[in-house]
Amino acid sequence: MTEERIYLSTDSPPTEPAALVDDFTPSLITQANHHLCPGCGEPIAIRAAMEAIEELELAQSTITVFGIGCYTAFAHNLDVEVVQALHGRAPSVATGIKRMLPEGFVMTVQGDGDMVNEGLQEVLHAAARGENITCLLLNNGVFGETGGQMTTTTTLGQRTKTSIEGRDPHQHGHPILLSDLAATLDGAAYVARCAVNNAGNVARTKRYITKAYESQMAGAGFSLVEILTMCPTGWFVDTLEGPDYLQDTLAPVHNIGELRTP
Ligand SMILES: Cc1ncc(C[n+]2csc(CCOP(=O)(O)OP(=O)(O)O)c2C)c(N)n1
Ligand code: SF4
Ligand SMILES: [Mg+2]
Repeated sequence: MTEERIYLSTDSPPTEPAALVDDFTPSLITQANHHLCPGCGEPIAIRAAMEAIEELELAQSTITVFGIGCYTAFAHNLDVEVVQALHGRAPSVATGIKRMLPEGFVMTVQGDGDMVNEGLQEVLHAAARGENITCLLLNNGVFGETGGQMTTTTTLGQRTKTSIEGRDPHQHGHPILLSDLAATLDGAAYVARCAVNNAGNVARTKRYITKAYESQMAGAGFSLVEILTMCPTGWFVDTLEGPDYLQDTLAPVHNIGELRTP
């Protein structure tokens, strides 16, 4: 007996809304709605961070310190404690919290503009001191929230709102590779860089984040996971081009992989 299958036409918009067959939202993300752009990589990174907290049963002890950028919108969508820091200062706020509550699980969520432009010394000093905190860097190579201006992680030749002809080393200097820098510091226990532009990299991102969390739980010292994220709006590319643009523009310079392990 041949099974009869029903195929829906894709020649025109559907006449009825799609049926929700299941909800895969992690339990620590409290709403499915957010205001970030279509094709943005930041929600994927935050999702991986929250899934790892849930799987390691850290939700009750987690305090997350947010920097300022598009990702800050998620501060209201998470079922963990959240503290808002001033631009770039999250590692110092996290240091204070961890020293007061050594049993707590303390992490930061920051962008490249926040961590590497405005707060470079905060994160490097926290790493050098070996603070037992975990920092997550969402690196899209632009100040996304303010309109796509160049940051210090922008790669050479990359077009941004403030480097229309592409980043020129003579005029704008060279990019800072934050994770490579942090990995040279002896207070750093775990440093890794990953991306969310394809399924394999998303799985790797979750694996690296889990290892960073485990290193904090073991009291090993500072941990950092840098996650390359798509920003089609700030890059001025079509939404669907974001993953390939990341692969061609950011990934060849900010190399993916583990840079320091305990
Ligand atoms: C001290 C200070 N300087 C500048 C700003 C303006 N500002 C808000 S968000 C933002 C960009 C943040 O960029 P990034 O951390 O890379 O996050 P993204 O938006 O790219 O995710 C800036 C410059 C601010 N809020 N505070
Ligand atoms: S501007 Fe970029 S980082 Fe911000 S929400 Fe849009 S795609 Fe994401
Ligand atoms: Mg950014």
